Amino acid sequence: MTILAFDLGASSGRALLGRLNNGKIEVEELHRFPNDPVQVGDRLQWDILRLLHELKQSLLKVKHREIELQSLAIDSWAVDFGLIGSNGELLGNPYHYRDHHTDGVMEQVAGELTASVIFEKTGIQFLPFNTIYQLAALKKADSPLLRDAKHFLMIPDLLRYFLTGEMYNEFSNATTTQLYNPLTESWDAELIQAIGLSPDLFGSVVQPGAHMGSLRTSLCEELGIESVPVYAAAEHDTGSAVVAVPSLDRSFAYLSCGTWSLMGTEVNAPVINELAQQLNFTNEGGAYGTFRLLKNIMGLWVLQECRRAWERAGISYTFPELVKLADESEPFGAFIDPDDPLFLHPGDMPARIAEYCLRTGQKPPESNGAIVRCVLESLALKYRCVLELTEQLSGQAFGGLHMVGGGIQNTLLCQWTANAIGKPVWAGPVEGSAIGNLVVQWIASGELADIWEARRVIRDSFPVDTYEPEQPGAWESAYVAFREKTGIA
Ligand code: LFR
Repeated sequence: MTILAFDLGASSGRALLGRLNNGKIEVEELHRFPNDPVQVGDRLQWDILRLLHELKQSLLKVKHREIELQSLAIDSWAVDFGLIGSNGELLGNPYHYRDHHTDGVMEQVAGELTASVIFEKTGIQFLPFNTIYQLAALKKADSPLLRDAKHFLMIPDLLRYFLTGEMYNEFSNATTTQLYNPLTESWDAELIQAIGLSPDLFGSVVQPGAHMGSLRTSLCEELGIESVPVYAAAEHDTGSAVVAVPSLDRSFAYLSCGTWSLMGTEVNAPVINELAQQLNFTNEGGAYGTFRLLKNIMGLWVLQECRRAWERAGISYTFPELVKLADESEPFGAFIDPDDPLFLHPGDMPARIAEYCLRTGQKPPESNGAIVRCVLESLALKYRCVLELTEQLSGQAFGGLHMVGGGIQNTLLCQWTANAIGKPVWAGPVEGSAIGNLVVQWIASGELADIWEARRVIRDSFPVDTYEPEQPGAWESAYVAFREKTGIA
């Protein structure tokens, strides 16, 4: 029997088929498509209907190949949402979390409500694009969207609604809004009212693995297909990626590596205390009562944006070419803090890196290879900082780091990460989020017992590459220099 995972990232989406045979998972990429946001005037928006179109294309491919589907589920990036009007239709296109309409809003809202009240209620890190600040920005701008809105749906909720006709808010994504209270296990009405909205906008919250109905009749008629049961996965892609970490040890550190780098550990209850707030760690909800105590690190986004900037200037590089350029450049020429706000929004990243270097008294990298080297080394060194903080906050010591996600195809980054942290890196699987999505469906249908059996099966099914640390002396000195130049304590 075959199942289907839709895994939507901030730059591309894919539909993966999964089969479970004799205790091994086989995955097959059925369909891959770009997910390009569209700038309309001042607003950066998601092309949500194109994504729905691509989901339908995937279902047509299933039909043409005469595959009998047992179920499907969706996961995507977090925080973004659509609003549904009284007629059940989507009001406007969802805004991209990198849009500028939230500029300054987090500072304002956190100032008014106080950051500690928000953190005590939600356990969620302060990121300027959290849903709470996006909604507050719409409210402050007196957006007509909010006046007409009857239902709030996050991206996978919305696509699932398009597919099934039923509206639910899935838990792992709901926690990323910074409006959900994991202690009361419900939307936080006080926070919602404090930003001027009605708690009625927010619907019932369902857990990963819940049965969410099936493909609606009109869709089946349109595509000429049979209906299929739809499950909720851990619909936040990072939640699904962490489900897929092939650890056999219950205490483990992970890095989900893609456009973002998400680093932390899995805990059974949110860690909400002063230190967690001060270090700006988050407690995102996961599958089966787990929480992700982690920190967002800007990740390969900076490199992706450099590549786009060079492309606009007429120079095209593949990622392997960029990695080769970095490898051939001089080590440790300049350092950036990848999480500096300068790097959050789309734009001319090479110029911003130069600006950052000048601001911090460093000579900007002079070639494209040197820029790429600076980005990748700085990322690896930032990983060491965040791993140390994860150990401090969780009171655990980790013997190595699990890396999952598309970013592990960058073997240089994996090796440099091992060098920077002075511990082994275990890299795999690449399709972390999609595999996490698949196993939650198998647990729901009873084919896998629980998350620990799933992790063992993932371990048996996909290669894990080990990177042992090298050049300890050089990386230790680089770490000192990195912290000095970036001012990271
Ligand atoms: C990764 C991710 C992160 C979230 C960011 C924005 O794809 O989901 O976990 O902080 O995207 O939604």
